[in-house]
Amino acid sequence: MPKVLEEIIFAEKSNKRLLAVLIDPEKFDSSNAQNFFRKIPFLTTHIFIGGSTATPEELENCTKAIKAVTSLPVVLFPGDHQQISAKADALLFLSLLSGRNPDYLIEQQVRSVPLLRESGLEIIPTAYLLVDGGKECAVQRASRTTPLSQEDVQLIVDTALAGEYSGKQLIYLEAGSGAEIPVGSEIISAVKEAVQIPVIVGGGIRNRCQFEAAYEAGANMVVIGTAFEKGDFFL
Ligand code: 1GP
Repeated sequence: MPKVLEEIIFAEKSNKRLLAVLIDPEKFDSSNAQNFFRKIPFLTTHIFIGGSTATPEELENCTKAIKAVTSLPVVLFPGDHQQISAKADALLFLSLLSGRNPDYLIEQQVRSVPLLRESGLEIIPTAYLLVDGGKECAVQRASRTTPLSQEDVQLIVDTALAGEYSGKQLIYLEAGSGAEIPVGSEIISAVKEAVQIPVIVGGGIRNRCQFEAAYEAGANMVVIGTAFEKGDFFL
């Protein structure tokens, strides 16, 4: 089994909490990479790189700068089919299952193949579910899809299970970058109880209480972008 996914599954089995720091290549100052990496929490286990509108050049330069200063696994979290760098270790092959836009269900995926095929990246099939984080987010704008209501826990669970039944290896519950309301504990618990695969939770987590709550509810990995990007290393 491939390495990054294998480690995530191993961590789940051994109840180890995973923390991914998300870096948006559009906002990241590559010349300051070393300094940024000195400040990230020691609990960090993964680096995610991606953004809704980053260019391939921005992504490539950012990935290169990050690989030069860290030995943590670097995982691409692409906003579109061009956000691929062979310098990373793995890529979340996302299907936006909460939406009904064929572009983000299959079109972007097909268009990514020419680059991916040559990349040598570990490709991790991931069910990506956008839930309402209380304000319109970049994923919503870029994908032109509607997030799932946090009120409809059953629909979120059914969507996650449809992802698992389709062969996805991870579930990513996303409230959107900078969300006002992170994914609720009730949702995380219900999804975690229903699926057999690891659950990633991100969007709007900006304090220790929200961070702990996500793990307590059953998240295997928490993703934090905006807070750290603003220099608030609250952990
Ligand atoms: C967004 O889940 C990530 O895709 C992280 O969200 O930027 O709000 O931490 P934040």
